[in-house]
Amino acid sequence: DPYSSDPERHPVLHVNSLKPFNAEPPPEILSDSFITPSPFFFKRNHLPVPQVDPASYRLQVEGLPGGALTLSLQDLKTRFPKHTVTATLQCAGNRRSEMNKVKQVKGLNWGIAAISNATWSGARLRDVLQAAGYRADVAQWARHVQFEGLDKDVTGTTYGASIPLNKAVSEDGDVLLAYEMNGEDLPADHGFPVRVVVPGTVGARNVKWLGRIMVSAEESGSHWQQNDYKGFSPGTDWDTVDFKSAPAIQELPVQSAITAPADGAAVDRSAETLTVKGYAWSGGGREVVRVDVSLDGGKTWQAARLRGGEEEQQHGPRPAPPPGRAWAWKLWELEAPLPPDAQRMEIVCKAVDNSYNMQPDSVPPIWNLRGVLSNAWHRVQVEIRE
Ligand code: MTE
Ligand code: MO
Repeated sequence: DPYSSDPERHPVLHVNSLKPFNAEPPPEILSDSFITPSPFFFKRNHLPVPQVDPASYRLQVEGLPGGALTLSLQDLKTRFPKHTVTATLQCAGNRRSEMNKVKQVKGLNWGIAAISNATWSGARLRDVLQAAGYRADVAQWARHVQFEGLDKDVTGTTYGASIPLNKAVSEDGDVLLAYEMNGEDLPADHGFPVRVVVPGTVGARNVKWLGRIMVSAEESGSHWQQNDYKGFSPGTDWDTVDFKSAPAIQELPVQSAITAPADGAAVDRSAETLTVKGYAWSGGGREVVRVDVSLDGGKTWQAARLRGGEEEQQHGPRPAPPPGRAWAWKLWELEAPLPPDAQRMEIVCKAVDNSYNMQPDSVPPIWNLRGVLSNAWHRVQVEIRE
């Protein structure tokens, strides 16, 4: 069993698939803290977790005029400044189950919690590429930076993905070769000893157990870059789909969801007020500037209170992110009186980012056969008990 050496996991996780291991936390846990504790951080593995010996670990950096560069873990930690970024990761399949309710899609049936937020530390990819010989003229022929994981399938094929070169080398891109998550060594499930963290970019490009980096004129040739993680029209089916016709997902669209109360929950009339909680995030470093909440299925709306994580800061408020570098989610809250004469409520949320992108109001217009990019207004039904 290639999965026999997989690590232990927290029992509270909702398991989507055991081998490979895919799991998400209960949604209420997500809104408990700005930083998701690592044991609760969603886990998305396509393959068995590789066991990597940190002492013999080597990272290969290829494709630059300087020739190949080989770095040990110690090299990464000592030869490059340590940079820390708080960034949200979201799987392209987050909220896929809502697409499944409209019409069957192919993929893991994720709820609303295939998203989490952590603090990552490591070397900047930009610094490592420069040490490997990157210069501005490389951009005349190179367009992409490819990553290969050390996890393999039975045929020896490794997980792989790529990102645009400009994101990789940009000073404002904050792309990390991370060796720490939430102040500790990366856990096995999250890519020990080194993973790429590409803030603002879909989870799939944040390659774990990183073995090789290649600067290239081409995107990664891997299945996950070429024939997966792409969006299509609601009218495209498995007979007509042409994966070459669509770009690989990189930045993700604006997203939000209600983590509490849970869908189908009952609240007592005696409570008088109800606290609605959730998360909101947008890709590409766009900052969420507003979350609208409705308690009547979308007829009337109020703006929620946005929390940028200041409660968790020990030393004064967390500074506002620089423009275009809002990598972390915002948790939000709304306290509202229960409607006096309703027996049930439909709570709805929708977020707005600083480009005034908004979420679509329903699933059918964005339904796609792989069930990715599921970001319609999130709705939960709540019963009011007298
Ligand atoms: N990297 C490797 N090597 N193997 C993988 O299966 N899964 C990707 C990405 N990086 C994956 C990987 C996907 S699809 C997602 S959503 C994120 O890792 C999930 O990261 P997490 O498990 O740390 O939450
Ligand atoms: Mo993913």
